[in-house]
Order: sequence, then structure tokens, then C-alpha cells
Amino acid sequence: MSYYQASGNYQPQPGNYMYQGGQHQQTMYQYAPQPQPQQYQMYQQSSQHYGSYGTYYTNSVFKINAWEAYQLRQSSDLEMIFVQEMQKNPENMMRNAIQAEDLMNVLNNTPSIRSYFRTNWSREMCSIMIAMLDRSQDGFMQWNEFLELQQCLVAWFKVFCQYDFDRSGFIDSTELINVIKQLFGYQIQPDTLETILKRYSRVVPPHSRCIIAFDDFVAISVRLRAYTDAFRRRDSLMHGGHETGSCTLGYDDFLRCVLCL
Ligand SMILES: [Ca+2]
Repeated sequence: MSYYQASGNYQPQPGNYMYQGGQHQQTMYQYAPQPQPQQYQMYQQSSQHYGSYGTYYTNSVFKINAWEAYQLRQSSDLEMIFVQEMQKNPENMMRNAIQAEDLMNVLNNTPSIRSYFRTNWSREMCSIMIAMLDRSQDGFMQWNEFLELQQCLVAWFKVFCQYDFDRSGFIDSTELINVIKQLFGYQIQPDTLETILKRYSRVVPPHSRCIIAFDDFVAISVRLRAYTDAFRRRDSLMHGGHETGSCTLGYDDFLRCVLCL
């Protein structure tokens, strides 16, 4: 299961499709030109319980042109990178989508993308990123999901670089907390932030600096968004469309939430 259960009866089907306005439409190998916020954003409105992270996506992520950041000549060049990777595997062709290894190959071995992030992406990170945006809930990454991921990555990298003053590939923990709370707008308590830092940072000299690498920054960004959306949806479902900041989770439901990311 995915965190991004689209509203309506959106079931994965073989063949070519794109998701548009709540309806599932068959198309002839047609790419959605650019993700539109209203197609994807379930939680654009800020909430007294969950903060205003949806606003960040609307204002920043959806305005990014990833192909420009990668210095490709035109937007279709990014599509070609996706299609060429997809064509290597007939199983992918049947679904118009790629898998974690393919995403890893694209991110690590496409020179323009590699030189932009200068990051070596693991298969695990690629699986997490596919799960975050798997709106078709098929475990594969379609072009529209791929495009949105590229926009997220570029947006997050721009933020990361703002704080990575010496271009070391790391940012300080205090900056991470500022980004999570102020820029992204999550409403998270200090104890929770402490837990995040323990899990994702490393301590280095001098003066026991606590720093975070870009791929860990992406892992935090992905999980915060996906888990918050998942919890929020359950809260809302349980309370008749009204958010309370709490909800009851069954054991299996909890496992499905955490194990798919
Ligand atoms: Ca998918």
C-alpha cells in the first residue's frame, strides 16, 4: 500500500495512463506535461495539528523545472532519460514505469543528474523515493511520479545548498531543524526533532558538530511527508473529515505504514 491513496477509485492498470482530475484515463503513451498541485496535493491546507508543509510543495516544488536545473536542452530530454531506462526491461515497458534499480541507475549514471547532486544514491533510498510518490500503488514509478520526484529533489537540493556554506555536502543540525519547522512548516515537538537527529546525523569535530548529508536529508524529507500524510488521512477518516491530531492505528495498519517506506 502507499501513503498516497488517491481519492476515488484509482486502481493500477497495465498500459499507459495518467492521473487527471480524480479520473483514471487510458491514453496512448502520453505524458502528463507537468504535475499540477491540484492533481497531487492531498493536504495543501495548513492545519493546526500538522503545520503547513503542503504550502511548501505548492509554492516551491511545483514551480521547479528539473530539466533546467540539470542543464538539459529541453524538457523532453528528461522524458527521454526516463524512457530509455524503462526500455531496458520489458516488464517495465508493460507498465510504462521503472523500478528502484532503474531509478538508481538514472540518478547515479546520467551525467547531468550525477553532476548536479554529486550524490551516490543507494537502492534503498530509491525504493523509499518510489514509495513516497507511488500514487498508482503498483510499486513502480511512472513518468508523472518520476517527474515529481525530480522536482522534489531539485527543490530540496536548492534548500540544502543554501545552508551548506562550505559545499562540504553536509548541513548543520540547527539548520535542519530550521528547515523542517520554518521552511517546510511541519509542526513537530523538540523531542521528535531530537529523535530525527539521532537517527540521521553524524557527530564530527571540532566541538561535536552534528551534521546531516544530502541523501539523509532527502530520507527525512520523504518520510516526514509520507508519514504525516498517512497519519493525517487516518485521523481525518476516523473523525468524519475533521482533524484532531490523534488517531487509533491497528497493528497491521501501522506495519503497512512504516514497512512500505
Ligand atoms: Ca506508481
